[in-house]
Amino acid sequence: MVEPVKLIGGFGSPFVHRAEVALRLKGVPYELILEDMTNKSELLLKHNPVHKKVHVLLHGDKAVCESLLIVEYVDEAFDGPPILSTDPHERSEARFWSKFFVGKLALWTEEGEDQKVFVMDAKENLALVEAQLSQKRFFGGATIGLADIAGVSLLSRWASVMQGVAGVSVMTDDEYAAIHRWMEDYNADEALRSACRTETISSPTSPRSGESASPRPSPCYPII
Ligand SMILES: N[C@@H](CCC(=O)N[C@@H](CS)C(=O)NCC(=O)O)C(=O)O
Repeated sequence: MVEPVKLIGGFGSPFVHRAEVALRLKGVPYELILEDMTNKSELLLKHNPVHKKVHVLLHGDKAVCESLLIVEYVDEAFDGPPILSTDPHERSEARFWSKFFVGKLALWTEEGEDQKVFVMDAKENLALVEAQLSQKRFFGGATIGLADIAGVSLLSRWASVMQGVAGVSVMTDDEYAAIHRWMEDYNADEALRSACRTETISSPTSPRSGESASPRPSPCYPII
């Protein structure tokens, strides 16, 4: 029996983007349950009692939390093109760079002196990423892998929002040519554009008026 796959997520999250990309690369149909973050559902609190955050992947009665762990789980649990290499060193490299993005390029800072230091650090870190990508299409080579998912979800999807909110300019269109080319190649990937997704709006108690609790088909554009 095929166990249903559900993703508890929210709009605009770089973390939810990661799980959606992994499912799409593998060609796994899934139901996206949109969580109201101002009124978290019992479903979310039951399956992520530690962090109480989206997203959570439900595969049958099993729950997986934390975006990068979800990507690795999806890679191992489902057939389809590999997201991580079978080579141990290449796997460790992919994990190294995915952690680098999380630790070094999460784009948020308060105003003031700290912000100046942050911008300098971010630019240095972007230069390291630029050097990595100057000779290859994606981090792992020819196809999208773990480090690409971790990086583009932050830089392409989230950075412009955060730069706007924080009022800092870390990456303009004229800088980091390899990074821009990398993000374009990633966003143009055919597998990311096709998926079988349904959506539900999650409600802690009963469906809100005018909303149905049953999944509805979604054309899947864009990935949230
Ligand atoms: N480390 C987590 C971070 C998840 C996360 O921060 N999720 C945010 C949404 S973007 C959230 O659920 N925030 C709600 C809260 O903090 O209460 C992951 O990679 O999945």
